Amino acid sequence: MSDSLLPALDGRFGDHADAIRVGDEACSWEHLSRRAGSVASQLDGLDAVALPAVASLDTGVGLVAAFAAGVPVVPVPMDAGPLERAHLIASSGAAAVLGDPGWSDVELPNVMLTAPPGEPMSVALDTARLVIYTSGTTGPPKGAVLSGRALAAGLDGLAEAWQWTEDDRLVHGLPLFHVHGLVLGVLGALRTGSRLVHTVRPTPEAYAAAGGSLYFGVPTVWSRVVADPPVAAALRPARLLVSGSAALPVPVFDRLRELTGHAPIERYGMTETLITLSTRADGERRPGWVGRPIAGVETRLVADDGSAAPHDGETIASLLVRGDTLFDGYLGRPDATAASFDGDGWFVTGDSAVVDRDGFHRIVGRSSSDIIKTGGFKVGAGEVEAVLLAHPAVSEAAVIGVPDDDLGQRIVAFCVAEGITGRELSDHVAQRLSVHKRPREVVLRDTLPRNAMGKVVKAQLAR
Ligand code: MCA
Ligand code: AMP
Repeated sequence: MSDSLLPALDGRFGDHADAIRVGDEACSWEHLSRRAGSVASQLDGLDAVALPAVASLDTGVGLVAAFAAGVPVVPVPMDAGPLERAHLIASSGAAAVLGDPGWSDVELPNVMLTAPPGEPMSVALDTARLVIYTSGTTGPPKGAVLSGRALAAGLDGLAEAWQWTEDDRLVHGLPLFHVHGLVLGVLGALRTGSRLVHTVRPTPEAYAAAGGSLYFGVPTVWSRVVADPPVAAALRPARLLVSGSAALPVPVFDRLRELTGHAPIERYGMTETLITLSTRADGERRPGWVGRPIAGVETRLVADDGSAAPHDGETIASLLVRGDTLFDGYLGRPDATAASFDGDGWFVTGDSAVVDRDGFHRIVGRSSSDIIKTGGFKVGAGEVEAVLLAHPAVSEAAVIGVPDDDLGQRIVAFCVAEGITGRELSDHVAQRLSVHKRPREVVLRDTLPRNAMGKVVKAQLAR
Protein backbone atom coordinates (compact mmCIF):
# COMPACT_ATOMS: atom_id res chain seq x y z
CA MET A 1 0.00 0.00 0.00
CA SER A 2 1.43 3.42 -0.94
CA ASP A 3 1.70 6.09 1.78
CA SER A 4 -0.88 8.32 0.14
CA LEU A 5 -4.58 8.01 1.02
CA LEU A 6 -5.83 10.00 -1.98
CA PRO A 7 -3.51 9.37 -4.95
CA ALA A 8 -5.73 11.35 -7.37
CA LEU A 9 -4.53 14.48 -5.56
CA ASP A 10 -0.89 13.50 -6.22
CA GLY A 11 -1.35 13.45 -9.99
CA ARG A 12 -1.34 9.63 -10.11
CA PHE A 13 -4.20 9.55 -12.64
CA GLY A 14 -3.50 12.68 -14.67
CA ASP A 15 -6.24 15.29 -14.24
CA HIS A 16 -9.54 16.59 -15.64
CA ALA A 17 -11.05 20.08 -15.57
CA ASP A 18 -14.20 18.52 -14.04
CA ALA A 19 -12.61 15.76 -11.97
CA ILE A 20 -15.09 16.59 -9.20
CA ARG A 21 -18.49 18.08 -9.88
CA VAL A 22 -21.03 19.00 -7.17
CA GLY A 23 -24.20 20.44 -8.68
CA ASP A 24 -23.13 23.37 -10.86
CA GLU A 25 -19.54 23.66 -9.55
CA ALA A 26 -16.60 21.60 -10.81
CA CYS A 27 -12.84 21.59 -10.41
CA SER A 28 -9.71 19.57 -11.16
CA TRP A 29 -7.95 17.42 -8.56
CA GLU A 30 -5.02 19.84 -8.64
CA HIS A 31 -7.29 22.79 -7.85
CA LEU A 32 -8.87 20.90 -4.96
CA SER A 33 -5.44 19.98 -3.65
CA ARG A 34 -4.16 23.58 -3.86
CA ARG A 35 -7.27 24.97 -2.14
CA ALA A 36 -6.96 22.36 0.61
CA GLY A 37 -3.25 23.16 0.93
CA SER A 38 -3.98 26.77 1.83
CA VAL A 39 -6.54 25.74 4.46
CA ALA A 40 -4.44 22.93 5.99
CA SER A 41 -1.73 25.36 7.05
CA GLN A 42 -4.27 27.16 9.29
CA LEU A 43 -5.33 24.05 11.22
CA ASP A 44 -2.10 23.12 12.97
CA GLY A 45 -2.52 21.99 16.55
CA LEU A 46 -6.33 21.90 16.67
CA ASP A 47 -7.85 18.93 18.57
CA ALA A 48 -10.62 18.51 15.98
CA VAL A 49 -12.59 20.56 13.45
CA ALA A 50 -16.29 20.58 12.56
CA LEU A 51 -17.10 20.32 8.86
CA PRO A 52 -20.55 21.60 7.82
CA ALA A 53 -21.61 18.84 5.42
CA VAL A 54 -23.04 21.04 2.66
CA ALA A 55 -23.27 19.46 -0.78
CA SER A 56 -20.52 21.67 -2.26
CA LEU A 57 -16.88 21.57 -3.33
CA ASP A 58 -16.03 23.41 -0.10
CA THR A 59 -16.85 20.26 1.85
CA GLY A 60 -14.24 18.34 -0.16
CA VAL A 61 -11.71 21.12 0.41
CA GLY A 62 -12.32 21.15 4.19
CA LEU A 63 -12.17 17.36 4.44
CA VAL A 64 -8.90 17.04 2.55
CA ALA A 65 -7.36 19.99 4.42
CA ALA A 66 -8.13 18.47 7.82
CA PHE A 67 -6.76 15.08 6.70
CA ALA A 68 -3.55 16.71 5.45
CA ALA A 69 -3.14 18.67 8.69
CA GLY A 70 -3.68 15.52 10.76
CA VAL A 71 -6.69 17.06 12.54
CA PRO A 72 -9.69 14.79 13.21
CA VAL A 73 -12.63 16.05 11.18
CA VAL A 74 -16.30 15.78 12.21
CA PRO A 75 -18.90 16.22 9.45
CA VAL A 76 -22.04 17.93 10.81
CA PRO A 77 -25.37 17.65 8.96
CA MET A 78 -26.62 21.05 7.80
CA ASP A 79 -30.12 20.28 9.05
CA ALA A 80 -28.92 19.21 12.51
CA GLY A 81 -30.83 21.25 15.09
CA PRO A 82 -29.00 23.05 17.91
CA LEU A 83 -29.27 20.08 20.28
CA GLU A 84 -27.62 17.59 17.90
CA ARG A 85 -25.06 20.14 16.71
CA ALA A 86 -24.06 21.05 20.28
CA HIS A 87 -23.55 17.36 21.09
CA LEU A 88 -21.38 16.70 18.03
CA ILE A 89 -19.23 19.77 18.65
CA ALA A 90 -18.82 19.44 22.43
CA SER A 91 -18.22 15.68 22.52
CA SER A 92 -15.68 15.75 19.67
CA GLY A 93 -13.67 18.65 21.08
CA ALA A 94 -13.97 20.53 17.78
CA ALA A 95 -12.05 23.80 18.18
CA ALA A 96 -13.03 25.48 14.88
CA VAL A 97 -15.62 25.29 12.12
CA LEU A 98 -14.47 24.91 8.51
CA GLY A 99 -16.21 27.65 6.50
CA ASP A 100 -19.07 29.76 7.79
CA PRO A 101 -22.40 27.92 7.89
CA GLY A 102 -24.07 30.75 9.88
CA TRP A 103 -24.55 28.76 13.10
CA SER A 104 -25.36 31.56 15.57
CA ASP A 105 -25.46 29.06 18.46
CA VAL A 106 -21.85 27.86 17.93
CA GLU A 107 -19.16 29.95 19.57
CA LEU A 108 -16.12 28.68 17.68
CA PRO A 109 -13.78 30.43 15.25
CA ASN A 110 -14.45 29.87 11.55
CA VAL A 111 -11.57 28.84 9.29
CA MET A 112 -12.53 30.32 5.94
CA LEU A 113 -12.27 28.08 2.89
CA THR A 114 -11.99 31.00 0.49
CA ALA A 115 -8.21 31.61 0.76
CA PRO A 116 -6.39 31.71 -2.61
CA PRO A 117 -5.10 28.27 -3.68
CA GLY A 118 -1.72 27.42 -2.15
CA GLU A 119 0.80 24.64 -2.74
CA PRO A 120 -0.68 21.25 -3.69
CA MET A 121 -0.61 18.80 -0.80
CA SER A 122 -0.77 15.10 -0.25
CA VAL A 123 -2.77 13.17 2.36
CA ALA A 124 -0.64 10.62 4.21
CA LEU A 125 -2.31 7.37 5.28
CA ASP A 126 -1.20 7.87 8.86
CA THR A 127 -2.55 11.38 9.43
CA ALA A 128 -6.18 11.13 8.25
CA ARG A 129 -8.84 10.77 10.98
CA LEU A 130 -12.54 10.94 10.19
CA VAL A 131 -15.11 11.04 13.01
CA ILE A 132 -18.60 10.01 11.96
CA TYR A 133 -21.45 10.13 14.45
CA THR A 134 -23.78 7.16 14.55
CA SER A 135 -26.83 6.35 16.66
CA GLY A 136 -27.13 3.55 19.20
CA THR A 137 -30.13 2.07 21.01
CA THR A 138 -29.86 4.54 23.87
CA GLY A 139 -28.21 7.89 24.53
CA PRO A 140 -26.91 10.44 22.06
CA PRO A 141 -24.96 9.40 18.92
CA LYS A 142 -21.31 8.33 19.33
CA GLY A 143 -18.39 9.44 17.15
CA ALA A 144 -16.75 6.50 15.34
CA VAL A 145 -13.07 7.29 14.67
CA LEU A 146 -11.92 5.99 11.27
CA SER A 147 -8.20 5.96 10.53
CA GLY A 148 -6.65 6.60 7.13
CA ARG A 149 -5.54 2.96 7.03
CA ALA A 150 -9.08 1.67 7.64
CA LEU A 151 -10.45 4.01 4.97
CA ALA A 152 -7.81 2.86 2.48
CA ALA A 153 -8.40 -0.83 3.22
CA GLY A 154 -12.16 -0.43 2.89
CA LEU A 155 -11.95 1.45 -0.40
CA ASP A 156 -9.34 -0.92 -1.88
CA GLY A 157 -11.51 -3.92 -1.02
CA LEU A 158 -14.47 -2.35 -2.80
CA ALA A 159 -12.39 -1.24 -5.78
CA GLU A 160 -11.25 -4.85 -6.21
CA ALA A 161 -14.76 -6.30 -5.84
CA TRP A 162 -16.37 -3.77 -8.16
CA GLN A 163 -13.49 -3.39 -10.68
CA TRP A 164 -13.71 0.30 -9.78
CA THR A 165 -11.00 2.25 -11.64
CA GLU A 166 -9.95 5.59 -13.07
CA ASP A 167 -12.10 4.78 -16.11
CA ASP A 168 -15.26 5.14 -14.01
CA ARG A 169 -17.46 8.16 -13.61
CA LEU A 170 -19.17 7.88 -10.22
CA VAL A 171 -22.60 9.47 -9.73
CA HIS A 172 -24.56 9.90 -6.48
CA GLY A 173 -26.35 12.59 -4.48
CA LEU A 174 -26.10 11.16 -0.97
CA PRO A 175 -25.53 13.25 2.16
CA LEU A 176 -21.89 14.03 2.95
CA PHE A 177 -21.99 13.29 6.69
CA HIS A 178 -22.12 9.48 6.54
CA VAL A 179 -19.89 6.69 5.31
CA HIS A 180 -21.96 6.02 2.19
CA GLY A 181 -21.86 9.53 0.68
CA LEU A 182 -18.57 10.77 2.10
CA VAL A 183 -16.26 7.76 2.35
CA LEU A 184 -17.43 5.70 -0.61
CA GLY A 185 -18.84 8.63 -2.54
CA VAL A 186 -16.03 11.21 -2.22
CA LEU A 187 -12.90 9.54 -0.82
CA GLY A 188 -13.56 6.52 -3.03
CA ALA A 189 -13.35 8.69 -6.14
CA LEU A 190 -10.14 10.34 -4.91
CA ARG A 191 -8.57 6.96 -4.13
CA THR A 192 -9.53 5.15 -7.35
CA GLY A 193 -9.07 8.16 -9.64
CA SER A 194 -12.64 7.96 -10.92
CA ARG A 195 -14.38 11.20 -11.77
CA LEU A 196 -17.23 12.21 -9.44
CA VAL A 197 -20.59 13.80 -10.16
CA HIS A 198 -22.51 14.66 -6.98
CA THR A 199 -26.09 15.56 -7.84
CA VAL A 200 -26.75 17.47 -4.55
CA ARG A 201 -29.95 15.48 -3.93
CA PRO A 202 -30.32 11.79 -4.89
CA THR A 203 -33.29 12.31 -7.20
CA PRO A 204 -34.02 9.85 -10.00
CA GLU A 205 -34.06 12.68 -12.58
CA ALA A 206 -30.59 13.89 -11.56
CA TYR A 207 -29.21 10.33 -11.72
CA ALA A 208 -30.68 9.85 -15.20
CA ALA A 209 -29.16 13.10 -16.47
CA ALA A 210 -25.66 12.50 -15.08
CA GLY A 211 -24.36 9.86 -17.51
CA GLY A 212 -22.25 7.88 -15.05
CA SER A 213 -20.69 4.43 -15.23
CA LEU A 214 -21.04 3.70 -11.49
CA TYR A 215 -24.05 4.75 -9.38
CA PHE A 216 -24.51 4.64 -5.58
CA GLY A 217 -27.89 4.77 -3.86
CA VAL A 218 -29.77 3.70 -0.74
CA PRO A 219 -32.80 1.42 -1.34
CA THR A 220 -35.22 4.38 -1.12
CA VAL A 221 -33.37 5.98 -4.07
CA TRP A 222 -33.58 2.77 -6.12
CA SER A 223 -37.26 2.27 -5.35
CA ARG A 224 -37.93 5.84 -6.54
CA VAL A 225 -35.87 5.14 -9.71
CA VAL A 226 -37.91 2.06 -10.62
CA ALA A 227 -41.14 3.99 -10.05
CA ASP A 228 -40.17 6.06 -13.11
CA PRO A 229 -39.41 3.65 -16.00
CA PRO A 230 -38.02 6.24 -18.50
CA VAL A 231 -35.64 7.50 -15.82
CA ALA A 232 -34.58 3.94 -15.01
CA ALA A 233 -34.00 3.21 -18.72
CA ALA A 234 -31.55 6.14 -18.86
CA LEU A 235 -29.25 4.12 -16.56
CA ARG A 236 -28.83 1.30 -19.11
CA PRO A 237 -25.43 2.57 -20.39
CA ALA A 238 -23.98 2.42 -16.85
CA ARG A 239 -21.54 -0.32 -15.80
CA LEU A 240 -22.64 -0.94 -12.20
CA LEU A 241 -25.53 0.13 -9.94
CA VAL A 242 -24.75 -0.31 -6.23
CA SER A 243 -27.23 -0.40 -3.33
CA GLY A 244 -26.47 -0.25 0.37
CA SER A 245 -27.14 1.21 3.84
CA ALA A 246 -30.33 -0.85 4.22
CA ALA A 247 -31.93 -3.97 2.76
CA LEU A 248 -32.88 -3.64 -0.92
CA PRO A 249 -36.38 -5.13 -1.30
CA VAL A 250 -36.36 -8.09 -3.73
CA PRO A 251 -39.10 -6.53 -5.95
CA VAL A 252 -36.94 -3.40 -6.36
CA PHE A 253 -33.92 -5.56 -7.28
CA ASP A 254 -36.00 -7.43 -9.88
CA ARG A 255 -37.54 -4.29 -11.32
CA LEU A 256 -34.11 -2.58 -11.58
CA ARG A 257 -32.79 -5.56 -13.54
CA GLU A 258 -35.83 -5.43 -15.82
CA LEU A 259 -35.73 -1.68 -16.50
CA THR A 260 -31.98 -1.00 -16.58
CA GLY A 261 -30.55 -4.36 -17.66
CA HIS A 262 -28.38 -4.36 -14.51
CA ALA A 263 -28.71 -6.67 -11.53
CA PRO A 264 -27.60 -4.29 -8.78
CA ILE A 265 -24.57 -4.91 -6.59
CA GLU A 266 -25.56 -5.14 -2.92
CA ARG A 267 -23.12 -4.43 -0.18
CA TYR A 268 -23.37 -4.31 3.61
CA GLY A 269 -21.50 -2.39 6.25
CA MET A 270 -21.63 -0.09 9.22
CA THR A 271 -20.12 3.24 10.17
CA GLU A 272 -17.88 1.39 12.66
CA THR A 273 -16.67 -1.30 10.24
CA LEU A 274 -16.97 0.40 6.84
CA ILE A 275 -18.25 -1.88 4.10
CA THR A 276 -17.47 -5.50 4.91
CA LEU A 277 -19.59 -7.63 2.57
CA SER A 278 -20.40 -7.23 -1.10
CA THR A 279 -21.38 -9.03 -4.25
CA ARG A 280 -18.90 -8.61 -7.10
CA ALA A 281 -18.72 -7.10 -10.56
CA ASP A 282 -17.52 -10.51 -11.80
CA GLY A 283 -19.71 -12.65 -9.55
CA GLU A 284 -23.21 -13.76 -8.69
CA ARG A 285 -25.73 -11.05 -7.65
CA ARG A 286 -28.57 -12.64 -5.73
CA PRO A 287 -31.65 -10.63 -4.67
CA GLY A 288 -31.77 -10.28 -0.87
CA TRP A 289 -28.12 -11.34 -0.38
CA VAL A 290 -25.06 -9.14 0.21
CA GLY A 291 -22.28 -11.49 -0.92
CA ARG A 292 -18.99 -12.37 0.76
CA PRO A 293 -16.37 -10.49 2.82
CA ILE A 294 -14.25 -8.02 0.86
CA ALA A 295 -10.45 -8.43 0.92
CA GLY A 296 -9.03 -7.96 4.43
CA VAL A 297 -12.31 -8.81 6.24
CA GLU A 298 -13.52 -11.99 7.99
CA THR A 299 -16.95 -12.74 9.46
CA ARG A 300 -18.28 -15.12 12.14
CA LEU A 301 -21.81 -16.31 12.68
CA VAL A 302 -22.47 -16.95 16.37
CA ALA A 303 -25.48 -18.63 18.00
CA ASP A 304 -27.01 -17.32 21.26
CA ASP A 305 -24.95 -19.82 23.32
CA GLY A 306 -21.69 -18.51 21.78
CA SER A 307 -21.13 -21.53 19.51
CA ALA A 308 -20.40 -21.21 15.79
CA ALA A 309 -23.66 -21.29 13.80
CA PRO A 310 -23.70 -23.51 10.68
CA HIS A 311 -23.31 -22.02 7.21
CA ASP A 312 -26.38 -23.79 5.87
CA GLY A 313 -28.23 -20.87 4.32
CA GLU A 314 -30.98 -21.17 6.97
CA THR A 315 -29.69 -20.70 10.50
CA ILE A 316 -30.15 -17.14 11.71
CA ALA A 317 -27.46 -15.99 14.13
CA SER A 318 -25.47 -12.96 15.24
CA LEU A 319 -22.97 -11.50 12.76
CA LEU A 320 -19.46 -10.56 13.95
CA VAL A 321 -16.73 -9.00 11.81
CA ARG A 322 -12.98 -8.51 12.05
CA GLY A 323 -10.39 -6.98 9.74
CA ASP A 324 -8.49 -4.03 8.35
CA THR A 325 -11.55 -1.82 7.79
CA LEU A 326 -12.60 -1.49 11.46
CA PHE A 327 -12.76 1.81 13.35
CA ASP A 328 -10.33 2.76 16.13
CA GLY A 329 -13.16 3.17 18.67
CA TYR A 330 -15.82 5.66 19.76
CA LEU A 331 -14.29 9.05 20.49
CA GLY A 332 -13.90 9.53 24.25
CA ARG A 333 -16.03 6.41 24.95
CA PRO A 334 -13.69 3.51 25.85
CA ASP A 335 -16.60 1.86 27.71
CA ALA A 336 -18.82 1.80 24.62
CA THR A 337 -15.90 0.73 22.43
CA ALA A 338 -15.09 -2.23 24.69
CA ALA A 339 -18.77 -3.22 24.82
CA SER A 340 -18.97 -3.42 21.04
CA PHE A 341 -16.36 -6.21 20.78
CA ASP A 342 -16.55 -9.81 22.01
CA GLY A 343 -13.72 -11.26 24.11
CA ASP A 344 -11.75 -12.32 21.00
CA GLY A 345 -11.59 -8.96 19.24
CA TRP A 346 -14.57 -9.47 16.92
CA PHE A 347 -16.88 -6.49 16.41
CA VAL A 348 -20.47 -7.39 17.26
CA THR A 349 -22.56 -5.82 14.48
CA GLY A 350 -25.95 -6.21 16.18
CA ASP A 351 -27.27 -7.58 12.89
CA SER A 352 -28.64 -11.08 12.43
CA ALA A 353 -27.59 -12.96 9.31
CA VAL A 354 -27.55 -16.30 7.56
CA VAL A 355 -24.58 -17.62 5.58
CA ASP A 356 -24.91 -20.32 2.91
CA ARG A 357 -22.45 -23.10 2.01
CA ASP A 358 -20.76 -20.84 -0.55
CA GLY A 359 -20.15 -18.12 2.03
CA PHE A 360 -22.88 -15.82 0.71
CA HIS A 361 -24.44 -13.66 3.46
CA ARG A 362 -28.02 -12.48 3.89
CA ILE A 363 -28.85 -9.82 6.49
CA VAL A 364 -32.06 -10.80 8.21
CA GLY A 365 -32.59 -7.96 10.67
CA ARG A 366 -31.25 -6.20 13.74
CA SER A 367 -31.15 -7.72 17.19
CA SER A 368 -32.59 -4.51 18.70
CA SER A 369 -35.88 -3.04 17.49
CA ASP A 370 -34.70 0.28 18.99
CA ILE A 371 -32.47 0.87 15.98
CA ILE A 372 -34.54 2.19 13.08
CA LYS A 373 -33.29 2.41 9.46
CA THR A 374 -35.29 5.03 7.61
CA GLY A 375 -34.30 6.04 4.08
CA GLY A 376 -30.88 4.48 4.86
CA PHE A 377 -30.39 6.68 7.95
CA LYS A 378 -29.84 4.91 11.27
CA VAL A 379 -31.88 6.46 14.08
CA GLY A 380 -31.90 5.36 17.72
CA ALA A 381 -35.42 5.26 19.18
CA GLY A 382 -34.01 6.45 22.52
CA GLU A 383 -32.61 9.68 21.10
CA VAL A 384 -35.99 10.64 19.61
CA GLU A 385 -37.87 9.60 22.76
CA ALA A 386 -35.58 11.80 24.90
CA VAL A 387 -36.35 14.85 22.76
CA LEU A 388 -40.10 14.16 22.84
CA LEU A 389 -40.00 13.73 26.64
CA ALA A 390 -38.15 17.04 26.96
CA HIS A 391 -41.27 18.80 25.64
CA PRO A 392 -43.27 20.09 28.61
CA ALA A 393 -46.56 18.82 27.15
CA VAL A 394 -45.33 15.21 26.87
CA SER A 395 -45.47 12.81 29.81
CA GLU A 396 -44.74 9.51 28.04
CA ALA A 397 -43.19 8.66 24.68
CA ALA A 398 -42.25 5.51 22.77
CA VAL A 399 -40.76 5.43 19.27
CA ILE A 400 -40.77 2.52 16.84
CA GLY A 401 -39.96 1.84 13.18
CA VAL A 402 -42.83 0.49 11.08
CA PRO A 403 -42.46 -1.04 7.60
CA ASP A 404 -42.71 1.55 4.82
CA ASP A 405 -42.63 0.94 1.05
CA ASP A 406 -40.60 4.09 0.34
CA LEU A 407 -38.31 4.46 3.37
CA GLY A 408 -37.90 0.81 4.43
CA GLN A 409 -39.00 1.85 7.90
CA ARG A 410 -40.78 5.02 8.98
CA ILE A 411 -40.47 6.55 12.43
CA VAL A 412 -43.72 6.50 14.42
CA ALA A 413 -44.00 8.03 17.91
CA PHE A 414 -46.66 7.14 20.48
CA CYS A 415 -47.08 9.92 23.05
CA VAL A 416 -49.17 10.73 26.05
CA ALA A 417 -49.44 14.52 25.82
CA GLU A 418 -51.74 17.42 26.71
CA GLY A 419 -52.73 20.35 24.50
CA ILE A 420 -50.43 19.70 21.54
CA THR A 421 -50.81 18.20 18.05
CA GLY A 422 -48.79 15.39 16.52
CA ARG A 423 -47.54 17.77 13.84
CA GLU A 424 -46.15 20.13 16.48
CA LEU A 425 -44.33 17.25 18.16
CA SER A 426 -42.85 16.10 14.86
CA ASP A 427 -41.60 19.65 14.18
CA HIS A 428 -40.20 19.80 17.73
CA VAL A 429 -37.95 16.82 16.89
CA ALA A 430 -37.04 18.10 13.39
CA GLN A 431 -35.92 21.43 14.86
CA ARG A 432 -33.69 19.94 17.57
CA LEU A 433 -32.23 16.85 15.89
CA SER A 434 -31.85 16.26 12.13
CA VAL A 435 -34.92 16.49 9.90
CA HIS A 436 -34.71 12.78 9.01
CA LYS A 437 -35.05 11.86 12.72
CA ARG A 438 -38.54 13.39 12.95
CA PRO A 439 -41.49 11.03 13.46
CA ARG A 440 -43.43 10.85 10.21
CA GLU A 441 -46.47 10.03 12.34
CA VAL A 442 -47.31 10.83 15.98
CA VAL A 443 -50.09 8.83 17.63
CA LEU A 444 -51.56 10.48 20.74
CA ARG A 445 -52.77 8.01 23.38
CA ASP A 446 -54.19 8.19 26.92
CA THR A 447 -51.71 5.55 28.15
CA LEU A 448 -48.91 3.38 26.74
CA PRO A 449 -48.97 -0.41 27.21
CA ARG A 450 -46.41 -1.41 29.87
CA ASN A 451 -45.25 -4.75 31.28
CA ALA A 452 -44.90 -5.69 34.95
CA MET A 453 -41.48 -3.99 35.05
CA GLY A 454 -43.05 -0.73 33.83
CA LYS A 455 -41.35 -0.98 30.41
CA VAL A 456 -43.33 0.03 27.32
CA VAL A 457 -44.28 -3.06 25.30
CA LYS A 458 -43.24 -1.87 21.85
CA ALA A 459 -44.32 -5.08 20.14
CA GLN A 460 -47.89 -4.25 21.15
CA LEU A 461 -47.58 -0.71 19.71
CA ALA A 462 -46.28 -2.13 16.44
CA ARG A 463 -49.44 -4.24 16.12
C1 MCA B 1 -40.35 17.94 6.00
N1 MCA B 1 -39.27 18.71 5.86
C2 MCA B 1 -39.10 19.29 7.04
C3 MCA B 1 -40.12 18.86 7.92
N2 MCA B 1 -40.87 18.02 7.22
N3 MCA B 1 -38.19 20.14 7.46
C4 MCA B 1 -38.27 20.59 8.73
N4 MCA B 1 -39.21 20.20 9.61
C5 MCA B 1 -40.16 19.34 9.26
N5 MCA B 1 -41.07 18.95 10.13
C6 MCA B 1 -38.48 18.87 4.61
C7 MCA B 1 -36.99 18.73 4.64
O1 MCA B 1 -36.38 19.93 4.98
C8 MCA B 1 -36.66 18.38 3.19
O2 MCA B 1 -36.63 19.52 2.37
C9 MCA B 1 -37.86 17.57 2.80
O3 MCA B 1 -38.86 17.80 3.77
C10 MCA B 1 -37.61 16.10 2.70
O4 MCA B 1 -36.93 15.68 3.83
P1 MCA B 1 -36.37 14.20 4.00
O5 MCA B 1 -37.11 13.58 5.11
O6 MCA B 1 -34.91 14.25 4.14
O7 MCA B 1 -36.68 13.57 2.56
P2 MCA B 1 -36.92 12.21 1.98
O8 MCA B 1 -37.39 12.43 0.61
O9 MCA B 1 -37.76 11.35 2.82
O10 MCA B 1 -35.46 11.57 1.91
C11 MCA B 1 -35.21 10.37 1.25
C12 MCA B 1 -33.74 10.24 0.96
C13 MCA B 1 -32.99 10.39 2.28
C14 MCA B 1 -33.32 11.33 -0.02
C15 MCA B 1 -33.49 8.89 0.35
O11 MCA B 1 -33.55 9.50 3.22
C16 MCA B 1 -31.50 10.19 2.16
O12 MCA B 1 -30.77 11.07 1.71
N6 MCA B 1 -30.99 9.01 2.59
C17 MCA B 1 -29.57 8.67 2.55
C18 MCA B 1 -29.14 8.10 3.84
C19 MCA B 1 -27.66 7.74 3.87
O13 MCA B 1 -26.85 8.27 3.13
N7 MCA B 1 -27.30 6.79 4.74
C20 MCA B 1 -25.95 6.30 4.84
C21 MCA B 1 -25.60 5.98 6.23
P3 MCA B 1 -35.68 19.64 1.09
O14 MCA B 1 -35.99 18.46 0.22
O15 MCA B 1 -36.08 20.94 0.48
O16 MCA B 1 -34.28 19.62 1.60
S1 MCA B 1 -23.92 5.17 6.24
C22 MCA B 1 -24.36 3.57 6.36
O17 MCA B 1 -25.49 3.27 6.56
C23 MCA B 1 -23.45 2.41 6.14
C24 MCA B 1 -22.01 2.56 6.38
C25 MCA B 1 -23.71 1.90 4.75
O18 MCA B 1 -23.93 0.69 4.64
O19 MCA B 1 -23.73 2.72 3.85
P1 AMP C 1 -24.95 2.87 9.99
O1 AMP C 1 -24.62 2.76 11.42
O2 AMP C 1 -25.76 4.05 9.65
O3 AMP C 1 -23.68 2.76 9.31
O4 AMP C 1 -25.86 1.64 9.61
C1 AMP C 1 -25.37 0.33 9.61
C2 AMP C 1 -26.52 -0.64 9.55
O5 AMP C 1 -27.22 -0.50 8.30
C3 AMP C 1 -26.11 -2.07 9.60
O6 AMP C 1 -25.84 -2.50 10.92
C4 AMP C 1 -27.32 -2.75 8.98
O7 AMP C 1 -28.34 -2.93 9.94
C5 AMP C 1 -27.78 -1.75 7.94
N1 AMP C 1 -27.32 -2.10 6.57
C6 AMP C 1 -26.33 -1.56 5.85
N2 AMP C 1 -26.25 -2.11 4.63
C7 AMP C 1 -27.22 -3.04 4.56
C8 AMP C 1 -27.66 -3.98 3.57
N3 AMP C 1 -27.10 -4.05 2.36
N4 AMP C 1 -28.69 -4.81 3.88
C9 AMP C 1 -29.28 -4.75 5.09
N5 AMP C 1 -28.92 -3.89 6.06
C10 AMP C 1 -27.91 -3.05 5.81
